[in-house]
Amino acid sequence: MTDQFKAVLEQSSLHPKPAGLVLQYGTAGFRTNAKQLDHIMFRMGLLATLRSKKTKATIGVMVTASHNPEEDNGVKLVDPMGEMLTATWEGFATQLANTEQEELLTAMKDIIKKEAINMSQEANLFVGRDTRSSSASLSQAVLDGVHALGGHSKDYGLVTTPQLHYMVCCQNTHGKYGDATLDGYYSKLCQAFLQLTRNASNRTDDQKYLCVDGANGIGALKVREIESRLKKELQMSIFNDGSKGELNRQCGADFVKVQQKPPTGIDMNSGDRCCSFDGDADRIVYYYTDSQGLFHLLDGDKIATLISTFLKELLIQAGLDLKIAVVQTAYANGSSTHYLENTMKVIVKCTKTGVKHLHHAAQEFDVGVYFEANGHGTVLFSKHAEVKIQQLAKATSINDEVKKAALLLQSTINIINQTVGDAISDMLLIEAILAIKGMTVQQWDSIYNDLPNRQLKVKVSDRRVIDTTDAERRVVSPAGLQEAIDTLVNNYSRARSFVRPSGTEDVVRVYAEADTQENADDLAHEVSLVVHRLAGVGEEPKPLH
Ligand code: NG1
Ligand code: ZN
Repeated sequence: MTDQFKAVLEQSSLHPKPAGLVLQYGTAGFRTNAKQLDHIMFRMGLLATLRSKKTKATIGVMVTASHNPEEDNGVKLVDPMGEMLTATWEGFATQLANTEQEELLTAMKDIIKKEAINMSQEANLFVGRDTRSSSASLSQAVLDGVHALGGHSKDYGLVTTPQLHYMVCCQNTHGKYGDATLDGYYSKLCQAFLQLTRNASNRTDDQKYLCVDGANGIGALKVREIESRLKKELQMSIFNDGSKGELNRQCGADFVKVQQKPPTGIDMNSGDRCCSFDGDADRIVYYYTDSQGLFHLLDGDKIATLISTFLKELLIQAGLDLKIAVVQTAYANGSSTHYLENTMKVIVKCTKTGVKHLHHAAQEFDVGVYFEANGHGTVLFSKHAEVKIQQLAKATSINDEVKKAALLLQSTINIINQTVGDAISDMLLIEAILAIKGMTVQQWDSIYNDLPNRQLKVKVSDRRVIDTTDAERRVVSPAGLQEAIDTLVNNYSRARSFVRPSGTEDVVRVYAEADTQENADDLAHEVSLVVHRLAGVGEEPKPLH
């Protein structure tokens, strides 16, 4: 046995797998109660090292469970260009995670053989973690896995998920994307923000004011680090900064989106522009309350609309013939899709839930804006689009309007984290767009009216009993479920509903929208009952009213 394998064997006994435990690399990596994850982290350290040898590039490992409760944790791997781990390797991750202790070396050698990995190739890994109390020891377990296989590691410590993706991309593009340091990240984004807001110099302090809910997580710590760099062009009050409250409890983007109400721990006045990050700062939603105290949510769909409108107008002004599209999932509000297709006249694509699906679909366009309704999203520019924009921004014989549009597009490219959805980068872009357009949060909200909607979950014994098609908008099995949903939907006006198994929790998610909130709630409840009768466990879901 080689020394490498000996070290793996020795080290793995310090991170033993509980016999019989089976976990899946899901929509966003492994995610479950932190107590079950030590062996997973060690093994993902091994796998990431193999991936680095295979790709001859730096690979990222992020320890986080995003919007899940504090007691959970998780791990996701980041591929060379900052994208999510490729699908075949998700399969390897699941295999390696579930192999019993004594078979670990065999399982690892199997991957080495299948992928023809040269074990003498150097490996380089970037590791980051969120603020959960379990994250420090779990990221140490990742590092143990890396070192057992002789990989080199750089531990970034506390970083947001998108910051780690950014570092990996910078490293593998040899600095072309930016410097692989926190200072490099902040400088790139903040400089672009200041360039953009130069075009909006008459704003009052009121217009520059933003309330930020940091979900008591890593995003709060990191957004604080940019405050002074923004030269008062953005004046933030940061709430839920982790100094007292618990991570994601009654706060953060997921809470606000699903509950459709403001987080606790935030001091907001009517009309104030507010936003919430999730626990690892890769999602953001905006909101405000009006003078009647009514809550208004501006979710990922509203964000995609604002950004795509801004970009489409700039492309027209710049005279650039580039193909722009918006990518959504089945959770996108019907009104947003209607507005984008019929008023904005942009191409809209619908993919399965999960960022990697949206990301891939967006890569097919010159400018691909993708957002999940929950606020995870970004914009991708093709190489061709970037070159065209750079050339135009440098050109001398063009009129002022074209020049201005080209420069704004150039700064927009720099402010965006193209590797993955990024709450801080998205926030700066949204703030810059509102500033340039002289738009209030109310004006942004009134671009279209959301259809009232409701998201519920039903506990099931095995979520895999539900199989879907058509970007998860229709059920194929169990037989009869889709027909039952269709019949219920037909009883309501402007209604739509679908169900799908969650990729991160042992539940089936139910979504419904209709002409009124009461109807959306009733429809969602009726569909939940059907799911419960077919596959549910425990008590029958209760009506919302
Ligand atoms: P699941 O549990 O598969 O619905 C949730 C989100 C996804 C995505 C992942 C990863 C909804 C309805 N689903 O997935 O969009 O963000 O978590 O975090 O919001
Ligand atoms: Zn997240």
